[in-house]
Amino acid sequence: MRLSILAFLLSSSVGVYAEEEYYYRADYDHYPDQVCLATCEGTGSDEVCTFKFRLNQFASELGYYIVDGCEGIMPVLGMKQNVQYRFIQRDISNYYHPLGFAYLADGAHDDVDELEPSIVPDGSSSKCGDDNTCPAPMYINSGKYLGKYSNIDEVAPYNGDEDFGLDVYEPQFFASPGDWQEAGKYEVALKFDVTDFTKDIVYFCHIHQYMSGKIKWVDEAGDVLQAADDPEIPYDYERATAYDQSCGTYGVEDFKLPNAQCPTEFVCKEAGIDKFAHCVDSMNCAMTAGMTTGASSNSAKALFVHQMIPHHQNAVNMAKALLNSGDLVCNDLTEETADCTLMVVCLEIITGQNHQIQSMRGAVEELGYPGEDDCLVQVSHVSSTRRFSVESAKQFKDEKYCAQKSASSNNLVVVKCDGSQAQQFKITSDGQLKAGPIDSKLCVNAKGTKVIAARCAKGDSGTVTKSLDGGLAMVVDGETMFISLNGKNVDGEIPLKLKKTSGFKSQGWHFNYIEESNLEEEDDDGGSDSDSEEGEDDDGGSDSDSEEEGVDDD
Ligand SMILES: [Cu+2]
Repeated sequence: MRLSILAFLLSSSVGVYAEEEYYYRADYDHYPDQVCLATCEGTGSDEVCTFKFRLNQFASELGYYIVDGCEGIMPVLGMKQNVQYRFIQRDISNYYHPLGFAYLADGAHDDVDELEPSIVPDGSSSKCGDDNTCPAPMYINSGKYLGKYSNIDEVAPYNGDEDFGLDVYEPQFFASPGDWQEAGKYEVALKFDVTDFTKDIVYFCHIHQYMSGKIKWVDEAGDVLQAADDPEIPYDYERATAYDQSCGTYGVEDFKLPNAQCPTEFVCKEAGIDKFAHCVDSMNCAMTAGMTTGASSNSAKALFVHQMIPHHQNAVNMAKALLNSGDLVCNDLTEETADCTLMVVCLEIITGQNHQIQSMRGAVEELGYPGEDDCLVQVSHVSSTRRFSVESAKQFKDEKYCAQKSASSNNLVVVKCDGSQAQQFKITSDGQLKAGPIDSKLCVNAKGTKVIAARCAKGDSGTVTKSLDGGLAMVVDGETMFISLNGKNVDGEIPLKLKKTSGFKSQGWHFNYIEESNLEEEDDDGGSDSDSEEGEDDDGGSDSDSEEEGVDDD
């Protein structure tokens, strides 16, 4: 989607809550064919290689791991066998995401083998399982090893044991963010010392499923021992759209207002925080649409889950969007400033509620109910009755200019705002902008690059979307175009034109809603007025457009 190229620039925001200043870059892509090597120091048995882990919270619903020096999300890591590695998890973005290592994607989430002292790598002739000395991660907090097993003498004396520290390490990630940050410096040591095994292994999050990345074995020169992807990660990585990236959210792209399933707005008056407010509008619409569900399972448990998941998703999106806004400044989560308090709340919501979403999905699956039971409920009675003027953000000689049909043609133009019905619009249940007096059957549409008022018809190109920056976008032949001021003031009219440019700073639009009380009494009829000429999406027994004709302004 083109809508937010400008806003996209904001996605390389500074991770202000990171341990060190860090740019999230445009780390939303995944590069399956790039093998990223660690930073190594020392030689021979003294060699220690390091991968520094963080999370891009905004890359997907759950966020994805990123690794310093590696491109993209969930990078494929190249590891040498028989060499010590450290996976550093000090950055606060690792909160709630303790690393695990497994032979197949998702480890225990999917009931497959993890790297554990008692588990012999598949196909290896090693007898390491007999004395609990098989390759396994060793979990460390602030330099203190948390387990008993060891195959790295520099961390702890060699020892066969089933305890490799995970049972201490993982629970600490459930602490509050401030306590977690204060508790120490988390890292995992791993030396894979079984050398008759060349299949890929996997790093993954021990709390959240679907966050598995590949580790391939490489030789001294950094060349892979096994080119084939075996085993495969059995799912594709999600990718936040440009719009979601600009908001910091996931999955709200399709719920930009206006949307027939949502009211015309959630944030009623924007002032200076338009972009964040637009994001809130979209995510609230996603929740509103998501929280209209069926009850086909005939189960209170299923209904609870189907309703609670979109509810939780919205909490996560709101928290992510606030983090993404850059408005919170907190360098130490244990400080009791308002910003730090809110940052802790955001981090807890994102990680905890995402975890609960996965638990709830698992529960309905176990109960044999479908994961979703969505139904479409049109809120058209809300979106169809409210009328508004479309005012250009750009003023001329301090005069406000509003859109309306030209006096002399079908072209849409702006003229001085006068509050007349000619300058009133409403959004139809199809997402079109209906232009002009209450009995008008004209909708804003495109003719080439001209913006015209043409007879409303379903399924044409006239779907109008308010973009993040307050621009008005229309999709014409698959391309997003922006309604823009064009040319000179001729006889008090300035024509409009569709442009591809994203310079909508000067092309923003305000919807000035007209109070219901200023409209005609008949219009306040409980929302049953009809948008569609066919009346097919009506709720029955309602008045039609033609019946509105009797209504006129004072
Ligand atoms: Cu996680």
